[in-house]
Amino acid sequence: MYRILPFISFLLITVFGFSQNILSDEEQILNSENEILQLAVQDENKRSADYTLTNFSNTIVLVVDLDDDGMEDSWETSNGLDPNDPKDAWTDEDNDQILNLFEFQLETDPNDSSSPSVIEVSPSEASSLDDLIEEAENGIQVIRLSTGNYNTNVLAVYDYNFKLMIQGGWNDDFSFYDPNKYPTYWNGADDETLNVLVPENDDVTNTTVVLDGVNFISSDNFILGGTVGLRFNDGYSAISIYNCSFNFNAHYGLSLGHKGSGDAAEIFIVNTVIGNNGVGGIYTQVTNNALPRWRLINTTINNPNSEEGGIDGLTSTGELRIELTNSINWGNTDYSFNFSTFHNVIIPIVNSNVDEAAPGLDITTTNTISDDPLFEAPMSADWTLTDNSPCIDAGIDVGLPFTGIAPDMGAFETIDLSGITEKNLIELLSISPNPFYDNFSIQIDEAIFGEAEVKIYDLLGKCFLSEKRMISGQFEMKANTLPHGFYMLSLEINGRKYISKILKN
Ligand SMILES: [Ca+2]
Ligand SMILES: [Ca+2]
Ligand SMILES: [Ca+2]
Ligand SMILES: [Ca+2]
Repeated sequence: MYRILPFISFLLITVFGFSQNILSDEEQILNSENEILQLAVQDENKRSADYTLTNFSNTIVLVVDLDDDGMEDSWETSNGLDPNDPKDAWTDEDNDQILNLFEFQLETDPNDSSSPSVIEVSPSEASSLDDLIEEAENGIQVIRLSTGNYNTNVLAVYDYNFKLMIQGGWNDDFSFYDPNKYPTYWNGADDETLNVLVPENDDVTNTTVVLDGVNFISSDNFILGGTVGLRFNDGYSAISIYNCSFNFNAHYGLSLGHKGSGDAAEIFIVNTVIGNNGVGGIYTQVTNNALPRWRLINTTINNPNSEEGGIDGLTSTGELRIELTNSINWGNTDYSFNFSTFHNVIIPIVNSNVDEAAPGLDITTTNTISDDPLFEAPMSADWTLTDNSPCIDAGIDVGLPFTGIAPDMGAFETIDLSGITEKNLIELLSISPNPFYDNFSIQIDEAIFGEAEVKIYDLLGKCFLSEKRMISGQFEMKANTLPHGFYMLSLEINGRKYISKILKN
């Protein structure tokens, strides 16, 4: 896909007096008169798109992103990634726990683990966050938060061209990232507003905010209607919200305000839960010809005791695209898409579970269901899927880790542990050390001695080791060639499978 951005520093086309020779043979400008620019563009697969822009100010740039993974072709090529493979957005070449998409958005090096540099903050230092975040105004700021509670406010970031990433989910000494195991909570101090605010100014901007592994929870405060409010006034903003939750807040979980002429915010919301908020899931306003594009991937929105719906708001001009893939927007008090007054809201839904939307919206569906997703215990903040959920293995492979034959819908991937109980794991099998560096040993209870098939596979299901051996007692596994990361260790003995998660450091 191509996107057209109002953005000044990489001038490819000047609207008034543009130079057409920057376009390839397959791209043509159809009409550039009367402050209307029409572009017809076609990619190498002959997919084509027409754009008509009106009332733009001075410059636009045509950015080519053929595989539509959010990373420009030229950046992918110069960094060794594949401009025809959208899945590489979700890998981490240099193992710095900053996915390639976020490295692109931050303009850092995806092949250098020392780029970007990061600032580590612990809960006792939470009061420093406001100042640290403001330093993003001077460039790139990546802040890591270890597990714990951060009851503090961030009042505003006012400026343009800033690049900010806040990444929770780290253990106390910042050696491991696992947002499930080391949760980071942020709920805003009393009587103040938690507010990570994209600039309010009239200049063209190029702004990045990445929120990763942070749980914005149980806040009574709100900005722009949401516990976290992001407002986009002009220019291009790249926003990623990944491995986050916005749960049990008094107002909306998240608010996205698109207020500016030519605002072309690209927003990824991935592996994120927006649940049990008091007013609704996401609130938005789109005005003044803004053109935001949201992509919700493996995200769960479920607010059964709210006043409003899953995604709620009003749009008056411009166009709002809300693309759902592998996601659940179900069981909210009001409509899943609760726009009562709207203008050009386009909602393509792919392999997702969505119940009734407000009438009149432009919704297209592919492999979409509207059944009860059978959450485990949503009132206790557990949106994992129960065994009979229709959402299991009902998604499509977008490059994020999954188990089974296909990804699940929603924010939580189920792991098939049929026949396995915690008791089995704890009493019959022990692995040490775990995490491990080069080797680890497996201690097997006498009750299950026998011929075993041992497999190590990653969370995508790729098998790294498979061997059969007779086991009795303790045996060593050599795993020094495995890349760092989480794996599943599977032992099949006498027709029963014992599975355990292991971590290579
Ligand atoms: Ca790309
Ligand atoms: Ca790619
Ligand atoms: Ca990286
Ligand atoms: Ca890097």
